[in-house]
Amino acid sequence: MRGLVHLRQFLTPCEQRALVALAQRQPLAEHAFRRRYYGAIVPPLQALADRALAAASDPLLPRVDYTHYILLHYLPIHPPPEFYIPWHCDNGQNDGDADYPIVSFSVGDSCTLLVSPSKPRLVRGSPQAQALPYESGDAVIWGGPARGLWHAVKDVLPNSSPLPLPLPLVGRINFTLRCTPQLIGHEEQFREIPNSLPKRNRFYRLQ
Ligand SMILES: O=C(O)CCC(=O)C(=O)O
Repeated sequence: MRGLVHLRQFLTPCEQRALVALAQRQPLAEHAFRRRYYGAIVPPLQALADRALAAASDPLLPRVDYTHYILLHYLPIHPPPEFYIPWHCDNGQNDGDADYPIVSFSVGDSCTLLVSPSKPRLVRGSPQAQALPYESGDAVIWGGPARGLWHAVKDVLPNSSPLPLPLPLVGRINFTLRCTPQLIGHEEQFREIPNSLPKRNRFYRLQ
């Protein structure tokens, strides 16, 4: 898919540990098996994004001055939910402006990131989508024509992390970087997922 890049084993173990330490310092909002934080960008994340975009080396994915990041913590549960994040695209107010690329870093347990250029259709019960095995240290970038990528997180595999994540972060953490200059100073408002999302920004079940 044009504008979608998966960089495997992009982060060194030392960088992964630094992301865990950053996550440990944030007050994550509780949301069942998925916890969330929305905050102003910090220089180490911008530096990692600069490196990832340079490594992607794709004119569709230019360097961006990010303003914010979303941190998600997934706790694998048993029995596993159908999705750890249901199908959606990043088109909400805090999801980033224009078609600037979203840069995503994952640390901890492996998962499957399902992606589709448009809202996937179910064929014999399965979504027509590409499955990316998303592992600790990987980066995924989507921008330009893939900026409206539909995606969902499935199958966070318990105890698959190559490095032990400390309590309460056991499981998987994911950082996505966003460019939303108009929200600088309004981070508190976006700390939690609103109970009702506008139609264009809902999580979807496929039919
Ligand atoms: O955890 C992930 O890899 C995906 C996160 C996500 O879908 C999002 O932040 O919009």
